[in-house]
Amino acid sequence: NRPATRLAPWQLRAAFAVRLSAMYGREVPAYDTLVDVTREVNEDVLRARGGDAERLGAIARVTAERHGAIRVGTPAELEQVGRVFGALGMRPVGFYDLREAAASAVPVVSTAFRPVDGDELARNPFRVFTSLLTPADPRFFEPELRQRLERFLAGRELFPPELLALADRAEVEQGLSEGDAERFLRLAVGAFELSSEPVDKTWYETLERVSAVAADIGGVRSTHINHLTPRVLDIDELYRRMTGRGIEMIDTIQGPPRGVGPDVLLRQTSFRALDEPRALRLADGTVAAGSLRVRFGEVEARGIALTRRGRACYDELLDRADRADRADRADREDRADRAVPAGREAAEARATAGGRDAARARATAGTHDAAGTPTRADRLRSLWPTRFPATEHALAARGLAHFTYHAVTDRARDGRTPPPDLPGLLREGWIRAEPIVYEDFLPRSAAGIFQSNLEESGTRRGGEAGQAGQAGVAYDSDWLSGAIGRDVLDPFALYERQQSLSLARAARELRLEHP
Ligand code: OOG
Ligand code: NI
Repeated sequence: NRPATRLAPWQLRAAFAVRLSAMYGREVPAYDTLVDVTREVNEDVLRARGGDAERLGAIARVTAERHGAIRVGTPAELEQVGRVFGALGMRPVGFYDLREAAASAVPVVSTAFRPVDGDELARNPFRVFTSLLTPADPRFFEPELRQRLERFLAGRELFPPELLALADRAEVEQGLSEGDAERFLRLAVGAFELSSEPVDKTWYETLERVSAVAADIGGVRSTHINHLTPRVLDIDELYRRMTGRGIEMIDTIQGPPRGVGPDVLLRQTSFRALDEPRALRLADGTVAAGSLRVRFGEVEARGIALTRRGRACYDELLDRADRADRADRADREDRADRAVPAGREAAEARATAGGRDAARARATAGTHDAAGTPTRADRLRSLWPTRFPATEHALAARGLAHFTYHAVTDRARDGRTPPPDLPGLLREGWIRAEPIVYEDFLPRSAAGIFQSNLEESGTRRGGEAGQAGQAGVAYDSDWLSGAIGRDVLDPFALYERQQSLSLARAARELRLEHP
């Protein structure tokens, strides 16, 4: 009798990610194309750039890397999601309020389940963006609809009790035997498969009038993986190659601009949601073949994690780009009816767009629209240098991005003693900075991705109702922790901790008093 093999949480996580990927490829064949093209691009980048390509993660990690997205309807369902992912060593990190996105409000609040420790992330960084419907938000749901929705949700079961029992055991015992693991993985993947049960057409359409996402969550009796996103090392190249294969991509790549310094945060794009055949139950009770369009193919490139200060700079640039966009629109409308001259912001926007950066961007990326108006990417690219330096060292020295720091033990002895400050230590080569990769999400990009995929679907835009009242539910981070029954962790605190531990160790190795 050989001793039974046990699978540790990270092995369960890696196996789950692989099986989910196989399942999603069967359900959405274009996803397999996306994964193929991603692999080709990554191999080409590795060949062209060598070790430098692995600065933000070893190629083995990047090749296996995926994030999924799921959506559930009730706090009880979310608590169960927390147990299933808890078995995989994934914890809720970050609070995202998609109801507040400017361009496209969606009635959900979200978190991301992911591993948090450096070694766990290196083994397999699988993460799942998890959204919870907000029926108590009166900006989206009338009291009567809320009631019907909550009743509907209370009557469904997303996760079989056997799955939850195995999940609880895996978490307590930090792993499962091979046999139990097999059962657990089968049930877990099955819970995220698209159901073949007919969709009640009238009910689905009722929710769709509020939001396509509300219908996707509350219009059916099960959940499903909404997209599964591979990580690519050159997302611009991937965009070109997918388009070259005749796959229709959304208009833009969301996120920070490229080529203005080290890659930071996250850039994402996707192919458009595809019609998928679904059985529909009609009002007279008969079942008809129909189709729904909810699932799409996202892909992402990851950069360095910004500090709180860096993130504030990024958010400020987004605001400025928004204002310039609005001013430009107003300006165009003004000119159209030859009315009042444009305001100061429009003048500012024109000045910025006329700058050398914008001209260069136009020449290299062709990012202006047909009318010659600068695109969002243009604006961000020209605004970028006002807040962000062009090198990793400067990002580190100015406290804008997160790094781990390592003592350079083989530094040539030149009779000097190490200076007491970080910029000095970096400059004189006493310590080396390794970027910490951003492991989280960008609600603004998420909103952009949602919106690009929901266009023409009749989704109402939020924020117009002007009713800020929340009917007793403040859907904030604390509330979400309570719903999950687990603390929603602060991503900044996680990066800070990783950074300061490395700095303390480097200081010890250099025998420094003040790191
Ligand atoms: C989640 C959208 C968020 C991302 O990459 O920002 C997301 C959803 O569509 O449910 O996955
Ligand atoms: Ni996503």
